[in-house]
Amino acid sequence: MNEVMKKTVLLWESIALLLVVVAVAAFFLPLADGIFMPREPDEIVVRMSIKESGGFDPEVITVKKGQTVRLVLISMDVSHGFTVEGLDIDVKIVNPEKKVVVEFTPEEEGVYMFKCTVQCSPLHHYMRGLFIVEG
Ligand SMILES: [Cu+2]
Repeated sequence: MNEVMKKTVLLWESIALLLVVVAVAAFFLPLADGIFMPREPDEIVVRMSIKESGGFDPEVITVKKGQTVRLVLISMDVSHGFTVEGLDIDVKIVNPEKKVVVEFTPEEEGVYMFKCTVQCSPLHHYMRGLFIVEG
């Protein structure tokens, strides 16, 4: 092989190697999500309203330990509050027509209770639900 051919072969080998590296990286990159790159918080919309059947939609919120969650709290009628007992989530007031967004990263697995903290109506004490942190 002369010099030109050697260089041409080397060039094509380099391109082939590069393609292999890109293919392998493209395969493994999704697995690295959350390790090398910050993940977007999981967004959960929570609607609150006066009802005999709980008053929260959803009534069960399930999140993953270590994964930041963005709670979007919306009141469908009057002012409500939102607190999760045992966790660092305590929104004093959520007024109708004005959503409140809180971000939280659960560090402990467990089942917690959340409830309304504003005396919103005679059905106020029905306003509760479960906040589950899975491992
Ligand atoms: Cu209430």
